[in-house]
Amino acid sequence: MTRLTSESLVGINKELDEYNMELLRKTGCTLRGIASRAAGVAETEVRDASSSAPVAVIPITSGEGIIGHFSQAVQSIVSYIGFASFVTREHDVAGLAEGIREGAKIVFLADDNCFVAMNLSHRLVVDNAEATARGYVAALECLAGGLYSRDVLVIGAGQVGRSAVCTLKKLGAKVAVFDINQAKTEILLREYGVLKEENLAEALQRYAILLDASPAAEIIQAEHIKANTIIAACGIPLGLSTEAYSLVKDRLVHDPLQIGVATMLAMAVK
Ligand code: PYL
Repeated sequence: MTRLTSESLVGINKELDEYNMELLRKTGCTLRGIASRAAGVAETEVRDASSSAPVAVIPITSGEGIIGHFSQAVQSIVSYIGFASFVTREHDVAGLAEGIREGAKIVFLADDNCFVAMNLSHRLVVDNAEATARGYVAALECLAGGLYSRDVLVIGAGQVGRSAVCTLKKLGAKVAVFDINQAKTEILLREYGVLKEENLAEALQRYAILLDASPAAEIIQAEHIKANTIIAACGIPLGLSTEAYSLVKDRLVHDPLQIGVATMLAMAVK
């Protein structure tokens, strides 16, 4: 999992309206709409839950420590979806205690290896990797106008890629997977009956619906972009060359946290 940088998070809270309008223009869905679809709940359920589920975001200092603007970015996304939310003054255990004392029903916290939302009342734990996968598949489904029986190439068979494969198969998509580690794609082939692609450059000539869950930069080049190419790119950094991005930017969804956090929240309110 790529560690986010403070620079990639600093503007999120001020740009959420613009981000949401761009998402609506590209996919026909808002951030809350995509998150609700990904969580399998009605958007009204998410909206109705917002009034009774205050959210605390707790900074965690373990490992490589706090990422500047991370907790504030998570809190601003949660607030944008309509939930009362706050970043605790304290961090770690004291922060968790503070959040509960201040009445939080849902808490968000992340160390170097795990980012979760926990619904304390329902004893629900939602992982960012699964939520990100489900959220980006929902965004791809909106971009594509449906994924049933459509050929989809998933790039990256890590935690997010695996969860995306599972979600895509449930939607009836015809899923192919590429990963530089062939052993990872073999596991998905056995578990989900996916097609295994062994040469990414060659595969990119044949697929128009892409879900990029890899941490590799510049793997998608201009010659891979067709008039009907659509891309949901949850990998960090964005895996497109500058020229490829300019060709497909209106049919591409990518962000560092928004869809993942919004989907975590929608999944945690169930
Ligand atoms: C959750 C993000 C998505 C991509 N990479 C993951 C990452 O950067 N994880 C590390 C998060 C550390 C947060 C730090 C803090 O500020 O509380 N412990």
